[in-house]
Amino acid sequence: MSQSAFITGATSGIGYATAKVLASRGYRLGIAARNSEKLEAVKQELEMKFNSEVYTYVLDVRDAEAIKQVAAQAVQDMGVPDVLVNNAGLARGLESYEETDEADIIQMVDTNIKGLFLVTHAFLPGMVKRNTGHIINLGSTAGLYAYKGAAVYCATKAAVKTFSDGIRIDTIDTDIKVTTIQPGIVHTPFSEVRFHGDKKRADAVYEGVDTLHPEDIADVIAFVLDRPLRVQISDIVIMADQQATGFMVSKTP
Ligand code: NDP
Ligand code: 8X3
Repeated sequence: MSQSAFITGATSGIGYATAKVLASRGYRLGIAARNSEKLEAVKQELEMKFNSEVYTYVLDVRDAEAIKQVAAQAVQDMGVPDVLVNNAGLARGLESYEETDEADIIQMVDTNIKGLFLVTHAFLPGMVKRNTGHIINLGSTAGLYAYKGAAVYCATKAAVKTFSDGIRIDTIDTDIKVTTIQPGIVHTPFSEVRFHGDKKRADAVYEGVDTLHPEDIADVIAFVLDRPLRVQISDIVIMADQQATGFMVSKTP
């Protein structure tokens, strides 16, 4: 039977690109996000273009009970996934910490940390029981290099990296692999979400930068998954050519 993958945040940006690449490689997919219409549109596209088997799950990863229900349903629909891509995540705001909105802090922590931890908690026991599985966690260069106005976002991404290392240790006696992907600047709706829908401000982030494309990250994920069993890629840092660290971007190439 073909390989299966469960991807959170598969309706936009990196998650969407990853869904397309994996569908093109014959994976059966479980795709999750909050917006049901977008999920259905992605499902239809993947079915039409790649004749894929796709299951959709409306899920807010901040909801612990919903995660349990969706994971149980996904296992019923497609079996324990061979691959879990913990991609759903976001930044909110770019203010100094003392000025950061409390709701934004909570949303980042609940989505990027709690959600990712609990989605993993829901699927990992099945993987351990089967002695196989690959967990791909979306960290960020922001988790390696903090930058101004992003203390919380950067800390959530540092947590993702440390969490990945921790579960890699916990599953060392199994064939389970854990990979953290840490991209730099990727042009997606990420900045529009960060700036609460302010498109002009979001566009300015990418102006004059030959950014990464979501497909660049999806290709790396496919590469990581294609390695033979003996190879475990723990971390990948991938930046735009114009980047030196997380937020150090040259706009005069
Ligand atoms: P997008 O905003 O394009 O996509 C985010 C996806 O996550 C959407 O599908 C969104 O769907 C989903 N999502 C957001 N919140 C939730 C939630 N609470 N529950 C379930 N799904 C949710 O962002 P990117 O593709 O850019 O980002 C994807 C990941 O990559 C994030 O973890 C981000 O931190 C990370 N990253 C991004 C970089 C970049 O420069 N863009 C660089 C480094 C890392 P919906 O709103 O319908 O729920
Ligand atoms: C998203 C990339 O540099 O905007 O993680 O934080 S950055």
